[in-house]
Amino acid sequence: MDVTDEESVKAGAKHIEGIDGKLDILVNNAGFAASLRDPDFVAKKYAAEDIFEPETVQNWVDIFALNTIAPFFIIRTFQSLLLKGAHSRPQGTSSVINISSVAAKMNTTSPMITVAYSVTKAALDKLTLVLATSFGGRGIPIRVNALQPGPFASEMVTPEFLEGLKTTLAPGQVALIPARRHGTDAEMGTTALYLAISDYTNGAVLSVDGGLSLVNP
Ligand SMILES: *[C@@H]1O[C@H](CO)[C@@H](O)[C@H](O)[C@H]1NC(C)=O
Ligand SMILES: CC(=O)N[C@H]1CO[C@H](CO)[C@@H](O)[C@@H]1O
Repeated sequence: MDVTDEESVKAGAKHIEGIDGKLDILVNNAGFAASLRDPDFVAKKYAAEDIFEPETVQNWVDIFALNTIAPFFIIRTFQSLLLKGAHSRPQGTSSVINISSVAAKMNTTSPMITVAYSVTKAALDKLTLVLATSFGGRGIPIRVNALQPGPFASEMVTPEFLEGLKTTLAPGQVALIPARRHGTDAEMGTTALYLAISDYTNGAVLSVDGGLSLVNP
């Protein structure tokens, strides 16, 4: 589904209701870090000295819509299916996992992304805690946690960037990542699985970043 389109999200929920009648795990993963409209955004960012260039209001609106606003309304739309998922197991809970980013913790910026990126992810972490508190406080068995990945292979980063982590400081970094490598699919998978199955883990915001944020403010 297109997570920024309410009708598409409703159709997605209807589809899941039709095939399974419940939902156990909801992962809010769709997101982006640069610009949807300007293919030269990153090149311009590298060339700019000024943190305000080439930022546009439209780009901030686009990225907030996808990275922060969509997860809130998706959780709303899937809430009743998540409840049915929780109630399908004795003492069970269902699990929402918001894929945040280690950028949410860091105060440095990178020319590879818009300044808005870390701001949307910090807001997503807050949303995670606000929803976890609200559900928890009302006895609703839906847990909400956030996972903050550091560098992992994805469409957001190039293979050269991932390879360079071992030996080269990326723009904006002050120290090499302690792990000297990017994370693996298995490391991402086991973390997501942990958040999904641990009925006792709620409101956690978990960094899996090879120590990147320990040495880069
Ligand atoms: C960013 O700044 C805040 C406030 O000083 C600090 O608590 C936080 O640790 C900083 N982030 C990192 C990754 O050092
Ligand atoms: C590997 C992975 O899950 N990457 C996703 C991380 O989150 C961003 C949005 O912040 C997505 O664009 C990536 O696909």
